[in-house]
Amino acid sequence: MKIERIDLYHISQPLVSPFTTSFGTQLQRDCLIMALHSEGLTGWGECVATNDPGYSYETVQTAWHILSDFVIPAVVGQDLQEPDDLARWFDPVRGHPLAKAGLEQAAWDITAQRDGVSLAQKLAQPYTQGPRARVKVGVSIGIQASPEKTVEVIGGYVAQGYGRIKLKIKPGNDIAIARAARAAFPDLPIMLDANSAYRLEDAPVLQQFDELNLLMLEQPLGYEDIYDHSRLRPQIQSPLCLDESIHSADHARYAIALGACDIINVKPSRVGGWAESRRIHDLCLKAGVRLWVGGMLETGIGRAAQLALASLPGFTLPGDISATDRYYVPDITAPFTLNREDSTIDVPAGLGLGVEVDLERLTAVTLRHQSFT
Ligand code: OSB
Ligand code: MG
Repeated sequence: MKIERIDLYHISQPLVSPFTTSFGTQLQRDCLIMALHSEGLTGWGECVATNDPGYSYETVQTAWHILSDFVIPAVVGQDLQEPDDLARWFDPVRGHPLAKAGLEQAAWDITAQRDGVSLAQKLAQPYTQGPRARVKVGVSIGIQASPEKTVEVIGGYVAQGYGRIKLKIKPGNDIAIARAARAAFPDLPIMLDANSAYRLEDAPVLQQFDELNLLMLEQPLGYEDIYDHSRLRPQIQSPLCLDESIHSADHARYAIALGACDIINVKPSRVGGWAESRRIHDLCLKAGVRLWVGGMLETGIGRAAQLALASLPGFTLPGDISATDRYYVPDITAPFTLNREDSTIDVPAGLGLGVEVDLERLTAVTLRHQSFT
């Protein structure tokens, strides 16, 4: 299918509640949305880069630059057969996985529509086991003003039906929060995410979590580190999960070889897309490393694609994929809701992403738009 036109939108939506991590606070969420047009079909993708380079070096501005000056010109006008084609066209551009993943998502959407299947079905084609119809999810809670406030916020989400809670931590805002949460919710699956705020020398601080029966400790050390995590792992009892450090299937292979983690949080954006995510899935399934799908405060477009990935057999832990009302009211798609009886969200069953984009709402939140032919 010839890619006739690509539309790029920089959008900005207010978050329902501020989101504070060890690298800063987000109140307003900007991201890039792209639409790939071919043969009367439209494939949608989301680039989850943020305003500041806190999580990744990429920002909405660098992603706009890389997409509009390099990636889109390499793709527009080409004959797309399968999403794997993009890797070849992206080859001259080093790095910038978040920018590339947005377009790759759109290619998965449009080719799944062409094939007459959902994205989950298309992703699950290599496996004997079909995609799950609903996936286990949790909620990621930013750093709050106090341990008491943290307990109150957890209580609100538990009342909504969330069965797994992730708490953000940073040095000085860690053990007291985690102890208060565990004391208030003795049986709740609780995990902590440090977003790279500690060093290997902080192992004694991280050992204090051993007694709390955590589901896991996510990315305590450097955002490019694998080796120090392999040295930390035998020193702590909490299962160790990597997020920021894993940029590719090769990185997953290095982490497995070094014994650097028990679990990997797969964010398709961070690893350059869904094809690479599936490679990581296959490697980890073989090596016994457990998996879940991470989030970047996606709109409904990105959320649909997260759910499709999480429906694959190896994603056995609850993902950071919450209901729409935890992020944006309204959103640019119809809302995703939580099945409160089992803390799941339904995987879209329609063609491709299976979501309809509200074009009026998209226009209303767009700061900048450009068409490429
Ligand atoms: O580290 O997982 C993270 C959001 C932005 C940047 C980094 C992270 C997160 C989250 C949010 O934890 C997960 C979600 O989308 O709900
Ligand atoms: Mg994380």
